[in-house]
Amino acid sequence: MNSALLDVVRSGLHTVDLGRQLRVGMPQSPNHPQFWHTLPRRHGDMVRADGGSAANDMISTGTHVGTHIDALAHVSQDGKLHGGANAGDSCLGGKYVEHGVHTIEPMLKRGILLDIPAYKGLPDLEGGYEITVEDLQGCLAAQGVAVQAGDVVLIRSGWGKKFAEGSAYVGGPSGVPGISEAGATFLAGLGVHALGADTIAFEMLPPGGGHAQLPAHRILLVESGIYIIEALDLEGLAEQGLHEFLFVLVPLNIFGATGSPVRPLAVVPA
Ligand code: UVW
Repeated sequence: MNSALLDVVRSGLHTVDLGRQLRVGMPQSPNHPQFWHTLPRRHGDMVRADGGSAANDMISTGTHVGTHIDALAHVSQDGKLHGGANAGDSCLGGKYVEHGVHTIEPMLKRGILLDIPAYKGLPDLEGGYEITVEDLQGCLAAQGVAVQAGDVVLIRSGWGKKFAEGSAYVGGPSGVPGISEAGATFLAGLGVHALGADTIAFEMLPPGGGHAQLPAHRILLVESGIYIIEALDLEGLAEQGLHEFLFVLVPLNIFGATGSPVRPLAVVPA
């Protein structure tokens, strides 16, 4: 088959993995059930007559753990989901029939990285720093890119470097950098399809404030119908100076779930 798309594939693609490896004990939001992985059957537990044996796994996990996407059903405000759907009525038999993660189409979108520390000439942003609208506009201008409707915008704070440190990544006393109400309103106004960040809760967490207030979640998920992607690994993109790419993300098709672990990719011609 001949097509422009396959011609690009044949000429070679460079892929950057934006997902975190799922490991027992990795840092995660205190709001969600922990990730567990175990081997119910190891080699040797059952050996066939011909000497062969098979090992297998069992995982148990919250859906908002590791790199993951928030479906619109994840957050309600005053009993309402996005579009005014009644949060109680949308949950039938324990499944969010409306706005569950099964309603998110696989994403093949233009992706944009906003590398905020690089723009500000900093190694990374401090805990509790609110990325302002001026930061977002200045970064876009410095990178020479304009957001178009339907894009996926990924915001790098540099906080992702702490992922391997565990609790430091979660924030707690230090807080976590990110956008808040004003940044979310600005980006929603540009008509983005989804927003992501290299932090645990996507938005700014004040020092000591934990996950008590998440105004950007309300603006994006409830008021604007914009998906949120959290705990991305954006270090590779930043190191390679890749600010514009094909963004690929496929959530697990879990009927009625409020989110899904994901392994997103950024793809550019080799
Ligand atoms: C919340 O607790 C709001 O979950 P998440 O960090 O997945 O948005």
